[in-house]
Formats: sequence, structure tokens, C-alpha cells
Amino acid sequence: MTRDLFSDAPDAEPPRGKEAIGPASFVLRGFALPFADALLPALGEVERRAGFRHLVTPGGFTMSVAMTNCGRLGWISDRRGYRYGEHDPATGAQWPAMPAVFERLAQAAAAEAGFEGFRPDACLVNRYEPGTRLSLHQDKDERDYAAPIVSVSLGMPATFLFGGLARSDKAARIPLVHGDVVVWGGPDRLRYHGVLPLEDRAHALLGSRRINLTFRKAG
Ligand code: MD3
Ligand code: FE
Repeated sequence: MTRDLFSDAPDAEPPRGKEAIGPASFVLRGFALPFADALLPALGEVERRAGFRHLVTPGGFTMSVAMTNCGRLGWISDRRGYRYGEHDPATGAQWPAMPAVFERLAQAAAAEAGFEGFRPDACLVNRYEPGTRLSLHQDKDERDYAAPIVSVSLGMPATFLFGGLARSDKAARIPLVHGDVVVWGGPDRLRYHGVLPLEDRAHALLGSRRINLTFRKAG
């Protein structure tokens, strides 16, 4: 029987542990699982106040990922460009506050990866359904590239693409499942990345959906 490097548990249990995927990036397997019971109701409250929507890119394409935001700043895209702002353009209201459990999880994960004192002011919430994909891109709309980005995967599994600093660099494929957390920092912060089209592999709690929480220091 095979055993992984990080646990003595039988193979049915997902491994816990820290995998380096770049000079300053780590996958924390299962790190969000102890938080999941509190995360899901908090997510429901965010969604009730700021519903998921499909944004249009400056080039006129509708994104297949549906998204919303919480925290002081929210990321949006429209024909005028990409930017962060304090208000939801759908309602004119401020974005919902970042739930305390979101902030605690993001801060704990960042610290686990060596980034002490991470205080995100933006949380993008992405929703994937079967067939949804995110093509290779860089995240360049934040003011401070010194802060890490923390990403939390919930629901259906996905294959994350982790490329280099040029779009043409070969991308590694990293499987992410419910409860995995990834922390990206330092020289990895501007690497191209994306998500392959999702297969329909329904999750026990979330059904045929994947939710990704992405915490940033945007302002
Ligand atoms: C790596 N989201 O929202 S996770 C995004 O799974 C985004 O929903 C993906 O890419 C998702 O922009 C990937 C997070 C992620 C975010 C920013 C990064 C990974 C990153 C910046 C640099 C390198
Ligand atoms: Fe991104």
C-alpha cells in the first residue's frame, strides 16, 4: 500500500501537509477543512447581499466564471477595464464585510506559508460549474505585489494551471480539492495561471459547483 510523505492515515483520507509549488508558493492540503462548517453559512450571507454575476471583459467576452466579492474592496471588470472599487455596481451598495472566519482562515494560511500579518482587504469569490474555465492570466490590478494571495478551494475538484512570467511558459497542472488552500507570494505573484474546464464530479456539500475564495491586499 502506498503512503504519502505527510501522514500515516489510510489512503482514503486526503493528505495534510505543505507542498512547495514555487519559490514562494505552497499548497496547504486540507487547511480549510476545520473552517468549512463556518465558511459555508458565511458564504451564503455574502451571496445573499451581493449575488454571483458573470462579468464582461474589456474585450467584450462574458466570463464563464460567476463572481462576487466581500471586504472593503471588490474586483470588477466591464468594457472600461478591470479595477477594484468599494461599491457593487449591481446595487450601488458597499460590498458585504469580510466574514470574520474568512479573515481568520486567510491570515492563518498566510502565516503557515511564512507571510505573517497578512490583512486582506478584498476577497473575490469565484463560482465554477461543469465546463467553466479560467484562461491563463496574470493578476496585476492590486497596488501591493509584496502581499501574498491566499486561495481557498471548496466543492468540486479542479486542475489549476501554474505557468511562468511569460504567457508561453509551460504550465504545471496542480489538482485542487475541497479544503485545499494555496498561498502565492514573492516572485510567484505575477506568474500566469488559470483553471482547466471543470468536470462534473458533484461534491457532497456543494453539489456540481466549485467555489474559490481569493484573498488579496488590493488597496
Ligand atoms: C497565482 N482564480 O481569481 S486561485 C483569480 O481558482 C484566479 O478561481 C483561480 O486566478 C481560481 O484571479 C485561481 C488563485 C490565484 C490568484 C492569484 C494568483 C492564483 C494566483 C496570482 C499569481 C499566481
Ligand atoms: Fe488570477
